[in-house]
Amino acid sequence: MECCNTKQPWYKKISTTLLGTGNCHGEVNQATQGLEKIALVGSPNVGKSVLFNILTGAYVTVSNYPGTTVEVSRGKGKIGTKEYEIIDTPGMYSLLCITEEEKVTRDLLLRESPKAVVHVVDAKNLQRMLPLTLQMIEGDVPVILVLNIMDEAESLGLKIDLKKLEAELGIPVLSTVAALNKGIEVLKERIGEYVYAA
Ligand SMILES: Nc1nc2c(ncn2[C@@H]2O[C@H](COP(=O)(O)OP(=O)(O)O)[C@@H](O)[C@H]2O)c(=O)[nH]1
Ligand SMILES: [Mg+2]
Repeated sequence: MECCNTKQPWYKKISTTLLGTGNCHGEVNQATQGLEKIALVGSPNVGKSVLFNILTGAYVTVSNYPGTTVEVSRGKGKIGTKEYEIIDTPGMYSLLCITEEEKVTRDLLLRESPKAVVHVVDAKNLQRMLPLTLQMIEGDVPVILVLNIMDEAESLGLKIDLKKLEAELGIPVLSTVAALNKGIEVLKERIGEYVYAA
């Protein structure tokens, strides 16, 4: 990229690239600096970015994760009375990384220790997506499971017992239809309770 060739001091390039204080261009989202973090994770096409847009307002920044060409979006969102940095992470199927996107998301979870990690899944494909939830529970990641695209699951006649799933997994489980703005208030409440109780 053109601006990477500008005369930036070597120590700044190294610190922003290695320590993750911004991208290789030294950009930091000033609006969210110092805020506790909430990350949205999950496979591609499950509605993470739609949820991200609902949860965040202005001041969204999209930048390359340090040392990579993988983009991460960050924005400020209010949950209850508190403001958080909301992070829209690259698509991930498993914590046992294979793709660069998955490595970035795993690295981000390890380095940035979000207060809550919202695992967004397609309610139609719950079975295929639950292994990542289990991996995160095993890894002590503070995970909340969100069954999105519930409208399509229901029209296929799928019935999912959220309370039972919640009891089995031992984590908050809820459903949303992000595209129609449904379930968002409950999502915010559950995130707020979860972070508060941590
Ligand atoms: N029917 C339906 N479509 C949705 C819902 N949420 C998101 N989508 C659609 O799913 C597609 C992928 O969404 P996106 O947020 O880009 O997924 P991401 O790859 O996880 O970030 C888009 O076309 C959305 O409009 C939902 O609750 N119901
Ligand atoms: Mg997306």
